[in-house]
Amino acid sequence: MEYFLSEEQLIIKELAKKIAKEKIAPIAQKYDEDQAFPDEAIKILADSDIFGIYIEEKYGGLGGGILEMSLVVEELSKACGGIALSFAGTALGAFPIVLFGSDEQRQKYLPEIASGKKLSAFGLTEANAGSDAAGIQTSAALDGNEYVLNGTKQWITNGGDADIYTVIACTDRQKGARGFSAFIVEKGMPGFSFGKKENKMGIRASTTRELVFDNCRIPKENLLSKEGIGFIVAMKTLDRTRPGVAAQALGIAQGAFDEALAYSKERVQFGQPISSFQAIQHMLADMAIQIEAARCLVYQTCRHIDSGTKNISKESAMAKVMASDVAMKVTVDAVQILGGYGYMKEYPVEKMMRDAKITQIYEGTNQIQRNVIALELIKELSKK
Ligand code: COS
Repeated sequence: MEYFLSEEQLIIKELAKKIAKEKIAPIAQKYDEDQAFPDEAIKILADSDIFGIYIEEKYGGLGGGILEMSLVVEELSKACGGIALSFAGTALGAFPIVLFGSDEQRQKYLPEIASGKKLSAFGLTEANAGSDAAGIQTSAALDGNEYVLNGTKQWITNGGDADIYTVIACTDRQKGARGFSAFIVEKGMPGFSFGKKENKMGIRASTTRELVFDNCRIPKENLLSKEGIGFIVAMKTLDRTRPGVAAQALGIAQGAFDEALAYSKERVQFGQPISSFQAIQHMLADMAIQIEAARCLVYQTCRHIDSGTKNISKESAMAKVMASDVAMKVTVDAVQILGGYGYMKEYPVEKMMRDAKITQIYEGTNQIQRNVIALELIKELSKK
């Protein structure tokens, strides 16, 4: 399918594809097994200027948008959804600064993120606040020239490996969702530490840790924008990063499909390659249809967002739901086509199936995304 990518976008896609194929695919299984952080892959991505793709040029980036970011995530995810997440998780942490940072905050933090010298992370989720993002308990109180943060964030991608954290905390409990604020917290700030590293089903090359704030003192200049808009910071950030999850899902699905297609031509049963059996052909056709349909929606959603359109929540949620559901279906079918071999760790599809599952869960479960889509549809109708 011709997606009419610009010359720059094709260059970025090719670069990410080359890194994925040559540098990430050969190490993916090792990092999955060891559940280790992929320092060597991060260095390669940093040296290739990939971390700056969606950051403005004046802050050291390459000036791309959500589409460029998603193209990179997709290509990297074909080789390893976990390693790709170190990049995508950094974008999630950086977007609050991209969208709401003052010029001073952007000057201070974005060039370090763009160069890949420092990773970032986003701290919203807590033990009792997942889908119900407005249920967060972490608090921030102004004390002189500093905010004092208390609470624990859970399941934070890049937790402990990132240096720059954008954290949502409650500054006025009486005001509900309007009482939250967003802060930039740096690793090493007093009272900021890390809890346990999670042992996960998939995306095992990506670190997931608790962030612990125990009377953590941060300069008051580290408040993003103003008090009271933390919930909006989180929602607007997620509207722009959910296509990245969709792209991750898309890459995982494509990677699994490529494996299944190649295997079906090599595997001989009943005296012929299994690709000659209609049962397998129909599975491959359905997988290809779903992947292509998901890609159309993901790329078009990215373009919709990059055009500067105001209403993007519904489209962003649609792309995330569709691509992640496709990834789950396609990876399960890829394992099926590889049969017993698909179930073994010698082949990459079982890992892809494990990696795919999280894309239906994080950055807003697909059930929450469907709520968002339905509410937007109803809102649109009442405006007509
Ligand atoms: N953009 C801008 N503003 C938004 C918004 C968006 N996408 N979504 C909500 N808001 C605003 C609302 O307009 C409302 O503003 P007012 O106070 O002026 O009315 C405010 O935020 C609260 O919104 P709402 O009442 O819809 O909040 P809810 O508590 O009902 O929660 C959902 C809404 C479920 C959509 C939200 O909690 C959510 O996205 N949950 C999933 C969180 C998530 O993705 N977690 C994963 C962890 S992050 S990796």
